[in-house]
Amino acid sequence: RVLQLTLAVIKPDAVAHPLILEALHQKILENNFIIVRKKDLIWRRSDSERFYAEHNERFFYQRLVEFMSSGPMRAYILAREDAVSHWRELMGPTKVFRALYTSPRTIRAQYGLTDTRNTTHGSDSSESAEREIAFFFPEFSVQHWLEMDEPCFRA
Ligand code: DAT
Ligand code: MG
Repeated sequence: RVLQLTLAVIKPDAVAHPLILEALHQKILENNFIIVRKKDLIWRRSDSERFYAEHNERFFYQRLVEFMSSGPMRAYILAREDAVSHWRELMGPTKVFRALYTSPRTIRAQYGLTDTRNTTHGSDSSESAEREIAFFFPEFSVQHWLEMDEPCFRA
């Protein structure tokens, strides 16, 4: 059984609603993820710009940057077999209206407001998970955690 780590983020639109935040936390637990770390935080605009730098030419960049630094977020380091793809599957497609048509039971279909205010983030590969975990949890060492026999639970 090989554990993989991923970074999951509950975005400001969902954190603003305590019941949605709680439902998403429950969903993480129900899907057999280990919560390795959990952190509530607010981004400065510059954090938002840096995290989404790859999109800086896209039409939605300003809107995205603005939104992601508009209020509190909750970040998780999650562990599971195939954590990256499993969390992406639970989230559903990026675009909320596509999610509604193709996968109505996903998080983005159920709670997303618009294509930008789409409730959650999830790393898209093991490599980006490592980079994004370092971005949100600079004090955390993936290497160290993976080498330990017993993962530590800190919900
Ligand atoms: P994902 O979050 O599914 O990995 P992404 O990396 O392509 O999607 O884009 C990052 C975020 O940017 C996404 O969660 C919401 C916003 N975004 C992406 N495409 C968009 C679009 N066509 N219109 C508005 N916002 C968009
Ligand atoms: Mg992405």
